[in-house]
Amino acid sequence: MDAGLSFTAWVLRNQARHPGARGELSGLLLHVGLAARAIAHQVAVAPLSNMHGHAGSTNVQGEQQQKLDVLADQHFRGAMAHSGLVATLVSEEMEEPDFLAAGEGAPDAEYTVFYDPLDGSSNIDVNVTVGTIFGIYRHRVADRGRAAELLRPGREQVAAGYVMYGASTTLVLCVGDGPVSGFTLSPSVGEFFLTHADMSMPTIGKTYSVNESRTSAWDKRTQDLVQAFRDGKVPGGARGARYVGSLIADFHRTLLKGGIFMYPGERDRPEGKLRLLYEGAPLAMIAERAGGAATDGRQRILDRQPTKFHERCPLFIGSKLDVEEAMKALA
Ligand code: AHM
Ligand code: MG
Repeated sequence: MDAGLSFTAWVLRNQARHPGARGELSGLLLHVGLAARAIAHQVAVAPLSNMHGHAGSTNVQGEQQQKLDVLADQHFRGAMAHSGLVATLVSEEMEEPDFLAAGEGAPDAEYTVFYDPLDGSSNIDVNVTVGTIFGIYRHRVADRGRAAELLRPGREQVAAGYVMYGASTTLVLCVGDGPVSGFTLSPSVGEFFLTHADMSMPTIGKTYSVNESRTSAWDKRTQDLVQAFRDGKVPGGARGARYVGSLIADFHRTLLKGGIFMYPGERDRPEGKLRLLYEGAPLAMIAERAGGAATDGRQRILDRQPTKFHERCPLFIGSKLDVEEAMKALA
């Protein structure tokens, strides 16, 4: 079988395009791939290894942790720490940033990684697609340990991506100002291979994706916006509804086929549900690089200055023209 270009070869080629690169980001990306393979295996065998169900703990947001949330967090953190290239980690499952001790992070490590180890974990027990989301930033070594310095807008990400544990395991990534690339895991070979080069999002879609059971919690403008997509009072005409309830599954469909995913703010929860730094910002970088767009209804997601690590934000993301409709409706 010739599965094509391996992820390892792709990372090395990408590095060769940047003369002077020291290979550190490449090393970090290879460790992301390692974590992805370990988590993919754990997700696939969870019913056999008694890893479905609640862990009996709650995370910083007060949400019940699943056993696989905890395990995925350990795998991702372990891979990042062993890379020796990461100074700081911030995860959905951690209360405070994890400043890696000397001996774990290399003393001059410059990278901070924000990640959600297993997004959509309430879907795990019913075998629905879940995902890992990550955004990578470079920081000055002088700022090591200074939490406030880590709060940077998403446009400063040097790489971002996600891993989707579905019928197959897919890694979608963009690095620097490069294109969006998608890789599929070959379970028999144990390596990702490039299957989706230079991904681009259609400028308009046929579907809208939102949890419509929340309609009564939205303000009038949001209700009208969703209704306009449903009734076809937008360019492109009437849309079908698609909502998995697992962000990576809904986003990946939107990336490939176009359309819009929305998690709006609500009257009692104006900031919505999704987190800026390890959900909104990485997906916004992917969406924009693929020709799409992402807004919180007021501003570009990538321009939002975070004020806290677990900040939430409304998210409207997808095809450029569809997101423009959302911006017009909510302005
Ligand atoms: P999680 O980070 O606790 O898994 O929650 C995030 C998930 C997303 O995957 C999904 O888009 C959203 O929550 C669904 O929320 P709702 O059930 O309110 O529609
Ligand atoms: Mg999440």
